[in-house]
Amino acid sequence: MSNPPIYEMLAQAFAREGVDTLFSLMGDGNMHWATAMSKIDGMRVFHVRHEHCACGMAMGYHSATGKVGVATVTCGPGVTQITTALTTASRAGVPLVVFAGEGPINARWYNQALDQAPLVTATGAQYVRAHSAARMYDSVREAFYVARHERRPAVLGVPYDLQKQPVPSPSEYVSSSSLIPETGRTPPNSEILRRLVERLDAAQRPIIIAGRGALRSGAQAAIEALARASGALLATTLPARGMFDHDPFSIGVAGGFSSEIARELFAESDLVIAIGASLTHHTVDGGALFSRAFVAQIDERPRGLKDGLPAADLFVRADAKAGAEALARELARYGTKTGFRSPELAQRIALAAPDTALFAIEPGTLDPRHVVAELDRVIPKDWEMVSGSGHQAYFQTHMRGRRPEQFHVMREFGAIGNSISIAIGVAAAKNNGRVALIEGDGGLIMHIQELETLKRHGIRMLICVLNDGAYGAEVHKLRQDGLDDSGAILGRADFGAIARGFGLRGTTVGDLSQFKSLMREFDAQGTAEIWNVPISDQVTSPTIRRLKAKGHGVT
Ligand SMILES: Cc1ncc(C[n+]2csc(CCOP(=O)(O)OP(=O)(O)O)c2C)c(N)n1
Ligand SMILES: [Mg+2]
Repeated sequence: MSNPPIYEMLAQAFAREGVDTLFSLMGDGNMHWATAMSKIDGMRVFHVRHEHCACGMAMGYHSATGKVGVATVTCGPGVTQITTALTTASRAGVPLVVFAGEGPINARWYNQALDQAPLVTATGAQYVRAHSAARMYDSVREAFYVARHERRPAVLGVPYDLQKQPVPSPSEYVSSSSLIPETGRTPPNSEILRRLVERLDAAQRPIIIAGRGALRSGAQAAIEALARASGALLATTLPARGMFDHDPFSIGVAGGFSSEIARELFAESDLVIAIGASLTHHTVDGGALFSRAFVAQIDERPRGLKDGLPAADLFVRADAKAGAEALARELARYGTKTGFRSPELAQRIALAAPDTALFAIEPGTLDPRHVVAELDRVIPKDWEMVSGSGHQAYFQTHMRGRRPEQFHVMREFGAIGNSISIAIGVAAAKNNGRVALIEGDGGLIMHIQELETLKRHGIRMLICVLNDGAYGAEVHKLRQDGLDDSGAILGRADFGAIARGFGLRGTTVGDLSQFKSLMREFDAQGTAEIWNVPISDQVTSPTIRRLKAKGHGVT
């Protein structure tokens, strides 16, 4: 009997990497492998309608599980379709492995032939060219190793004629996870730490910003203890949003999306300590958020220059938890401080609305700020929340009392249209129907075909469309610049009818009082549903309002 074909051996290797869920769109380049995958015990394969969305779903799956997300696309046009998703994943530090075919290596001519490597490499993903039958296992292992260790996508390119050849000599697959170096937590350098303790002891108005590094390191309790001892306020980056919502001295998200009161307090701060946060352009709002503060960073990988700006004044290389604990230990020798914390401030924080600007709301539409506040009341706090992009994204950032692990956002590359796929990936991973996507009309319609995937796979989730009938981000920016906005206003699509057309549930919500009963009805059944919410296009986010002062686009 001859050896099995290489595509089967490749599928076995993926299973040995712990893959249990695959998002797939088939073609010549991957259909043998994808079919072999579907035969593996316990493997769930989601067949989707656009390759971009297969990758988006794998990204959502990662966000919900922490595991490497896996998608498959065919060679040539399958690969050109995924460049936005790969770049999005790469910027967001998402480990993905994409099995892509490659044109047949022995063909004289092939219509879908494409030099895939430079295209993939330009997105920030790694291209692993698997052209050696004898080294196929090495190639799979390398792809997973890069994804896991470097937290970025890897695309495995295997010529499809090669996939069908018999395995030269069967062997045992060794998973990449056994090769990830186990180095333990990095402790801080004591001399550098001493400098930071002195700063913290002298600070009157310290604020700590925690990011994803803090989340991964399990540093929350250590950071809260440090904040209590030093009188610091607490904030997070956008992806770590919600970590301290239970704390009366938490001021929410740091950055362009900060609330009014957070901006005011950051402006007064004399010391900002970023822990497990890379101090991106967004987080420091282009340098405008805490221009008076001395800035220290505790991070495994401190960066002096980040996104074109000096990131901090003092750098402590350490794991977030180890760094926060060591800092608290040192500070204890100086005694507890009040810092920023007073009962009056706690009360102001508790009562503050994120944005108090007034706008005239057109009849038949709702204020997105009120819609989000109502959604925050009716959607249970333990649901997975997926956040879309565009102008409306500002409003939903201010939902409260939800854990960062249950908040799914990948906006680093600034592309719209990803969120329905991310939400489906999250829903596929959780498999409990407790997932809500809040998205703009433009972003949702960009990949509306995936409603068919939702229907076919029987996935239940809630989609709330903040429908301003426009590319709102463009509308508001064009208006700021005094230009004609009509090219960005395309009208309010009837997403209720669209959902029903796909065999799902859908309704238009004209009044805030409807949400409560709609939620009860949604809960009582098993199908995905769209709530189409016509919102005003007059309510401009503070982020956009500030652009005018800064000079649009040059931050
Ligand atoms: C792939 C892609 N195309 C275009 C843009 C430019 N863009 C940024 S926000 C936006 C509007 C999105 O509309 P919608 O989802 O309705 O959200 P809104 O801004 O109206 O709240 C557009 C077109 C982009 N960021 N990404
Ligand atoms: Mg819109």
